[in-house]
Amino acid sequence: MGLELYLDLVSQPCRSVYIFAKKNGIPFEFKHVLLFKGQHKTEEFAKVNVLGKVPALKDADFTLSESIAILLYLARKFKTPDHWYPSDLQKRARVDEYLSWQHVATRLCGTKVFLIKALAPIFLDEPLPPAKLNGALEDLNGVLKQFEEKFLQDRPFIVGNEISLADLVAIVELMQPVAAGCDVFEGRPKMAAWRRRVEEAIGKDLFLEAHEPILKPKDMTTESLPPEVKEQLKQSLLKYLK
Ligand SMILES: N[C@@H](CCC(=O)N[C@@H](CS)C(=O)NCC(=O)O)C(=O)O
Repeated sequence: MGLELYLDLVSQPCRSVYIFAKKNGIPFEFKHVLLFKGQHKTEEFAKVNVLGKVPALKDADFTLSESIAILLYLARKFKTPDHWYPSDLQKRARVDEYLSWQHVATRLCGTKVFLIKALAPIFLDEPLPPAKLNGALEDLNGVLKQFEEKFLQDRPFIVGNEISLADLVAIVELMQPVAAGCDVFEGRPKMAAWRRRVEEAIGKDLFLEAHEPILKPKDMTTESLPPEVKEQLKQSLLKYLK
């Protein structure tokens, strides 16, 4: 059995894994786990990832969760070009620095804006108080400032002149609020120019293909969800938005 990747491209960590695998010609079977159908909560999927989250990887009898671990596994196993995860000690440390920081920064704040603007209206019966969105936007703006000043500075990419895993993980994350109608690149010319470079380095077609499910959502509805799955997803959303 070959490599299987369990993904739903509405999820930003899934997009980083998908783009990385496709861009590097890594052969894999795309296993679609539809979050909006609650397929990540099934017993079958628990055999691949007991945490019930995507992305997940299965390589023969080896299973792995967590997008960063998956990206590094693929980079090492398939010996992808050096610029993705440079062998140079300090360049690699810069990639590691961003990958460590983003969990509680771009990831956390971008996701929150997306959940409040795009998912809360679908799952919740009552609108959230406006202060929730304002607080989330304020946090996101603070993080974007840090991203520009510390991680991007005046460089073409986070680690100099070539794209790395840090840029890939950053772009998919920042597209999440964009998809929810909050264009984080507007009024930020340095970041907008970086986005164009990253899109070009990935390839415009692949970038668009990976982002289509979030930019032109078709499956983001709870209509076909069994009530108990809808309730389960609603509860995880509420927990996240506390
Ligand atoms: N830290 C994990 C996060 C995985 C994650 O939270 N995935 C979300 C989609 S973006 C998910 O599967 N959520 C379903 C749930 O929590 O019920 C990673 O980077 O892979």
